[in-house]
Amino acid sequence: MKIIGHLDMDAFFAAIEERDNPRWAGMPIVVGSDPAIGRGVVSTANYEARKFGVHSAMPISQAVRLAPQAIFLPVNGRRYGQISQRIMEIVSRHTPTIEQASVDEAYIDLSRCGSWAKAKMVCRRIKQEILKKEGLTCSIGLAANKLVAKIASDFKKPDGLTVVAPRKATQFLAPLGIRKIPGIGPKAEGVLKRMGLDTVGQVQALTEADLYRILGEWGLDLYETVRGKGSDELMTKWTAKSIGEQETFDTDTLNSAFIIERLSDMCQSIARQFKRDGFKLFRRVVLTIRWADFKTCTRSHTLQQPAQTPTALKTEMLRLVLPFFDRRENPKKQLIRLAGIRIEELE
Ligand code: TTP
Ligand code: MG
Repeated sequence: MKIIGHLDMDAFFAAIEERDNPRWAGMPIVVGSDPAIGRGVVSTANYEARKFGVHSAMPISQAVRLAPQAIFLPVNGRRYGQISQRIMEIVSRHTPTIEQASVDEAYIDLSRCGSWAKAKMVCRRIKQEILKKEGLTCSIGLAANKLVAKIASDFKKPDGLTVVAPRKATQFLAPLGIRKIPGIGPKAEGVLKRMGLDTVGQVQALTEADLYRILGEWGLDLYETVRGKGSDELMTKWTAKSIGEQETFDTDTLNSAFIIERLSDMCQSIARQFKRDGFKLFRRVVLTIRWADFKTCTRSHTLQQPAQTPTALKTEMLRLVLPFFDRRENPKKQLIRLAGIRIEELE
């Protein structure tokens, strides 16, 4: 069972403007297209402006009608992008497994924490550091998968931290409006509402057959979704990519000097490719050994501190391969047919 977090900045663009212009503190702020031109929409509004009903994607003219006293500001995308990057860096320092999902949100895998209590502590620290260093608040949801974590981060905005234990997911979702389920847009909402289905709990009461009849194939997905089932796999920058090489020897051998020399060459070549592809750090080293009888085994080491040099790679390689030359990994003194080395979790 994984522990997945979803972090989402509060009123992101507007919060940056408010922070940078203290004289507007506490006033309604709307970031979007120019009201003088009249067309175009609201990018976002701070929570003060939301009290008047202003929200993202609303025509700017309507926002002016609802909150004429608000401060209207243009979108400074470059600046928000830079701040976004700084925030993602802060988050990355607390957990190496991070999937940035948009300019102001990211999924993090906190399974390594080992317990929900510890994962929650890490989230508190992330929130504190973002507040201290960037003067911005965010909301985080913690759950067993991305779907529930995302819904949980939205649950107590702004400045929220919501933990949904796996066995509580169905119960947590039940009272929510159906639009809280990612994937239910205005159209599906319309269909479901016409049938008197307003809350997730009401949808939970339907059978798979019911949902198939109402929504087709997608109804079957929804059957799982409303029960809090979803993916817990993060698309990190480096899970997509690993660099490795392997070699089958001309004759099976247990000549340690020879095997280490071959593996060292592979490390050199991997390090070159790593650099050429613009990577800066690797976090995991994986060794593959195939015995003369074709049985294959892999041993890996995840580094506490990500490394970057060819020397560090060689050191790890040696630590992984040496046991194969003695009783630790090779009590029967089998010959080795193939050796390979690979780095993963590249950054
Ligand atoms: P959101 O996270 O959806 O909104 P938010 O951060 O402003 O407010 P909150 O999360 O507290 O509800 O989007 C992040 C930023 O993306 C938002 O600040 C502005 C931009 N955005 C648009 O430009 N247009 C849109 O329609 C939406 C939804 C967001
Ligand atoms: Mg946000």
